[in-house]
Amino acid sequence: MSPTITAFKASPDRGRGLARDMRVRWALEEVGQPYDVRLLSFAEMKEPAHLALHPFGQIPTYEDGDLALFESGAIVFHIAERHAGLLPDDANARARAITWMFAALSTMEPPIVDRMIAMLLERDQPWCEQRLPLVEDRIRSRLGELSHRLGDADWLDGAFSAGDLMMVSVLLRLGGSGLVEECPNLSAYIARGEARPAYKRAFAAQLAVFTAASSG
Ligand code: GTB
Repeated sequence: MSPTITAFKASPDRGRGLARDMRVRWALEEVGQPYDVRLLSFAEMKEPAHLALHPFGQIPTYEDGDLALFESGAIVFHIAERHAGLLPDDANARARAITWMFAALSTMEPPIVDRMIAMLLERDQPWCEQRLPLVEDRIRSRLGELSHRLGDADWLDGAFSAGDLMMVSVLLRLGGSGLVEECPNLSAYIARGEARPAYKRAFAAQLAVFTAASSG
């Protein structure tokens, strides 16, 4: 039996790969694990059947046999633990790759999410014009620090790992902001992630949901 994940039936980003099922799809593609997708409307995400899987009524979730998970970070970590290809064998290198997953989710992603919220939900607030530059400066600092650490390496710590998968996924949420372009090595880093065949397959699969919905 293949695992089943959940994703938006109608993603607000029109299939641009910004919703968090994308990172789970990418991880599954990297390890060569086929998967099924259950598409949900916003209303269905708040119904008891889905709330039993996800206490916050969100996507993505992951079901495999009697295991049900939520939180994209936990799901990607689980996939990386169960299959070869996303975490190094060496114990210390493995711990460092996991550290980069946490860094992506708990250091880089929060200000990036703050910016998305400011842009999408707080635009008409009188204080938004003052707040947005502050949020962007916080992101800029983090990007500068990350850029410094990456230097001219291809990936954050040796070979591509779940840490890079998560970091690239998070940075992609800055698309169109112009912030990443201030650090050319980070632009190249993201492009390397997007060039991976597994990324392309995952992107095509989530885009196909949008394409099918808009042509039907
Ligand atoms: N911490 C959780 C995780 O990492 O899994 C966060 C999950 C989450 O935020 N899920 C969002 C969701 O289900 C979708 S990804 N939202 C519906 C709800 O809360 O009712 C966030 C997201 C949504 C849309 C875009 N977009 O259109 O660009 C991008 C990202």
